[in-house]
Amino acid sequence: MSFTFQQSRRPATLLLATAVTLLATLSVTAAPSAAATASESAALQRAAEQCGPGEICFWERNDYVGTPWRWKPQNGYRDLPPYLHDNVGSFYANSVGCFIDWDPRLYVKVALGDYSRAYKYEGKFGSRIDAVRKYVDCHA
Ligand SMILES: [Ca+2]
Repeated sequence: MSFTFQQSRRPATLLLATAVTLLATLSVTAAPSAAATASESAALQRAAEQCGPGEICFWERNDYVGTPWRWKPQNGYRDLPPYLHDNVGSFYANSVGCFIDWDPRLYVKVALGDYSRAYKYEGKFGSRIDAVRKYVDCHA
């Protein structure tokens, strides 16, 4: 009787131990992405605090660090200042707009709320951008 009891207990104990191990593994795996999300939301909050209503803001550095260069649709066409040519580390858009690379020519439409905290990373458009203009003029 006692033997039968032990036999039926053992699998349950093993199952519990397996479940605890699995949970521990899951929480360790989840930790880095939770930290990345907190870091990203802190960076986005920094961008939102620096970029006014109706503006698109450009930073030379990633993660919206430093003082942004600002553009509004009423500014019309603008060449980016020399330090930002092919060199936008991050941007945040409180307006629609159009990013332009002149050579080879490419127009990129920007929607309200678009952003990138690492806009040059892996050949993204921050490594090509030369100018900005109105969304409605986003064509050759
Ligand atoms: Ca370019």
